[in-house]
Amino acid sequence: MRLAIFLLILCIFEYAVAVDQTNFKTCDQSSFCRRCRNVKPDNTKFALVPGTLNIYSDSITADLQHKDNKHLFSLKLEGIEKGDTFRLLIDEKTPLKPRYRVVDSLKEIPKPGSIKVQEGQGELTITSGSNKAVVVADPFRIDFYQNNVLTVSVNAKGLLTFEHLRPKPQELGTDSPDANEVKSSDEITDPGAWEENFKSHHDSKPYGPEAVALDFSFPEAEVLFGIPEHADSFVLKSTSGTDPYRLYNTDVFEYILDSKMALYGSVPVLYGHGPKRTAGVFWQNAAETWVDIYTAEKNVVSSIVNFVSGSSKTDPPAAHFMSESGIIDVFILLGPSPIDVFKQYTELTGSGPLPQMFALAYHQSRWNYNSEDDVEEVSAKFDEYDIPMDTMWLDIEYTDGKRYFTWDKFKFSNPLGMFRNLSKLGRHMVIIIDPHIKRDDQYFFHKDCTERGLYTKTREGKDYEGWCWPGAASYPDFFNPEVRAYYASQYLPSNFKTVTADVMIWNDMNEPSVFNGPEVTMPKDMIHYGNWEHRDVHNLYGHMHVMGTFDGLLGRDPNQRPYILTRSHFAGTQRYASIWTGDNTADWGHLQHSLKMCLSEAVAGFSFCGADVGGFFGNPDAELFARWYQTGAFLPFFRGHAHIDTKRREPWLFPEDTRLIVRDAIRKRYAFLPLWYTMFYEHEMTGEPVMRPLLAHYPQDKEGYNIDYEFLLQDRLLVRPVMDRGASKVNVYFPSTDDKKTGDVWYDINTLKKYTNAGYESLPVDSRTIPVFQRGGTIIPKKERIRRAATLMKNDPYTLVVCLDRAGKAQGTLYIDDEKSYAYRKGEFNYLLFEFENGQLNVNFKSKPNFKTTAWIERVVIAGLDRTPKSATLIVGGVSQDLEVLPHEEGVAIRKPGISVLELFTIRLNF
Ligand code: MIG
Repeated sequence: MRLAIFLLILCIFEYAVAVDQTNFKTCDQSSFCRRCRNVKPDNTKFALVPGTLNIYSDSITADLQHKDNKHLFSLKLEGIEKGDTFRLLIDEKTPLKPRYRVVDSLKEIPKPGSIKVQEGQGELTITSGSNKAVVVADPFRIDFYQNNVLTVSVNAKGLLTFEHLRPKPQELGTDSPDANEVKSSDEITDPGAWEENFKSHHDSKPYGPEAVALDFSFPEAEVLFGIPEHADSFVLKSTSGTDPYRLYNTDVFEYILDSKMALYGSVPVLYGHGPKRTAGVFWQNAAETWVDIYTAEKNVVSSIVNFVSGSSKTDPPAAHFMSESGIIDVFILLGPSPIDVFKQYTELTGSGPLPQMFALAYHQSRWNYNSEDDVEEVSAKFDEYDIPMDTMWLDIEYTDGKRYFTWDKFKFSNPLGMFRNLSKLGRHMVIIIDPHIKRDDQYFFHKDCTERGLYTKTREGKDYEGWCWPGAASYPDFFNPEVRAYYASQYLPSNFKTVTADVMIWNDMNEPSVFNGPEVTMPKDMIHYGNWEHRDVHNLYGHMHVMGTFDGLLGRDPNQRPYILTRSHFAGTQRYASIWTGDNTADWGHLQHSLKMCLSEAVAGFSFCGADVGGFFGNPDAELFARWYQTGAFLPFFRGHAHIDTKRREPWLFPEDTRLIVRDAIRKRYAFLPLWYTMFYEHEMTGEPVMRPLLAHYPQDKEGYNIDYEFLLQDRLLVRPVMDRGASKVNVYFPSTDDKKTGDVWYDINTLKKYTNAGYESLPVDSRTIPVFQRGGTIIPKKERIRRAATLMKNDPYTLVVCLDRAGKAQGTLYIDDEKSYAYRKGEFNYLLFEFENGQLNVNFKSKPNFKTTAWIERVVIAGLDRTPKSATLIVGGVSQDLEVLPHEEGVAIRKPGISVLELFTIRLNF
């Protein structure tokens, strides 16, 4: 026990000391980044080789050559059948050894569609549907047109780099005086090309330089966004004079804001947006990647530069992707609308599946709930104070010495009993399982991995050993299907006997985090399945881990939707897990960034995103705590969480007024759960994000581009949380639908007060206000009888809130199923479309209602009528019945329609 405490202290100490900003590389400290960044623009060395073109029904291939060193590359261009998308692949024609190609990111291999090819003078036009790609042979570039408008150019800046694999040069001679003269154009002289040191770490780089890089210009764009995860603004900033944005999954201790530093996840999709068009590129590469951003800075310096140089027009916004190894495999997404391009991306990498209802409700976590009694007490207090809560979380201290799949028998002697008690209350539990495995000969998991060779290996073929929570630890090689199968089998009831099939999983530390590794992760020259270096696959490690967990949860109960939270993620991880923004801090800046960060994730496929409510490090004061709950209640993933060293902060530990504000915020979340659930169903079906930036629906509104303190939920709600200390008013921005500054009509969700002007509106707020507005033209389903857990509200009646647009119309959907199983995939669901027009509300089924429920509609609220109705008539199956209409806030409420959600009906207002 003493030893354990000692080790823990040592560990925390090591961790806290090991990680600060200087422990992460700058571009200048990374050889490949330096090399790629040093390529001079407008002088590309690459050209297509005449006579090598092959035309197929769905693709073309050709040889590409480096003009100086004559090395040959093979290029392939496909028009993807679905979505306005092209795929460009460039690899070495005959590499010394194969180069890594990512396969696990895409949901399936995208089918190429048929193309038409026209050969011209030194160029080639490839038509795919209404799009075309014009390939210019020399200097090599490709221009992509959507409907005849140039939307994306590849290599327009001429920054293409492809370092071919080569034998290691003789160490001899490179330092000799006339070395420079004998160096051919093929030599790479950067001192870090063949081995590299960072701090005390050595990277052996046995394969030498093998970087790939390419630039993409967006002629129609004014802003670029995407490439999460960074604690920065939604719109990407110019990297001129700074480091590029970095994508390298890392566990950064106390990460800083407004920074281009890498964080836990990497999603290499980037979008260019302007008033007329949105386009994107998905750079499918899992190696360390840096991205330079070229945008005209709206600052004094650039205006002066433009003035002096006499240039009025600057180059279009562009991005330069630079990866350490792998191949060039890039999808060009041509839009043209923001929603189109988001869907083109999820068409490739998949959308997040509909979660169980409980996962969309409120989660209560901290590092740590310390015993079964602690858990029970916290759960009971939520009831005592009448605050809804669905899920309690256990962090690493529940384990027996950080041996995952085991329990600390003193603190948790009867986990099954604990789960049973929570289940009786309608609650769930999520427990943490990390990928680092304690090197303990008595630990079954370690024994199995050692005996069966399941760990990631060193260059010498030994099991790689690092240092993490358990002390000495090794890391399963999740790239090996056998490892994933072994891992998944650990979740089977026959193996993991101390959990029930309702217990869900939190995968943390899967960047992977290695306390004593270079940049707190695994050395790049470690070896994975298939003999790939960690360098090639680093950003995918967490993704492969989560795939194993997902299989495990499905294996133990094939009919229950798994719920997983992961910290590390890559393109496509959204098919398996939700994410959060890691170890933030209890301050106002981090509250503001939770929103910006989740917006960037949402357009990169991760709609199910949240941040630690209250802030992980530090102790939030009452005001910050309350504002964080109000914000979190409208973000997709809603969980309170805190560091082990923080003060306990369950809502009742704050003064009564704060507790009531928090209660109110959580209850609001529960009231909107039918909407959340419907939105996530629609997300799975369409791939459209749930949480959206203003530009998603107001593409022409340039003022909205840079507003990332406000967001949309679908096109139904506009959320502008209070995220500043002492605020007595907020400046809400109502976006405009065109450049004439007209906008939609918006209704305050509490008062139903109507706002009809586009532009900024300063609104007074008090400590209870969460500024949220429903768009006129929408109908939102709610439930207003709030219970202790969402799982208990399943059969409760619905309220419909109808907010009318200027034409007096509105529509909206409601999705209903068993909230837990996969029966909905076999059609057991109800999907309703409500439409209001000419004073009449109608319902239609979007498909035959197949899910039996006793739920009904208890109230219809209507806002935005220009006359007050005297009464209403309900018509069901030809039978009419009068209903009472009462004033309700700034609208009216039709009381007790009492209609089953399985019946077709009409409600007519009588004026
Ligand atoms: O090194 O499991 O981001 O949420 O509480 C810290 C303990 C490890 C980091 C996670 C955090 C979690 C903590 N973990």
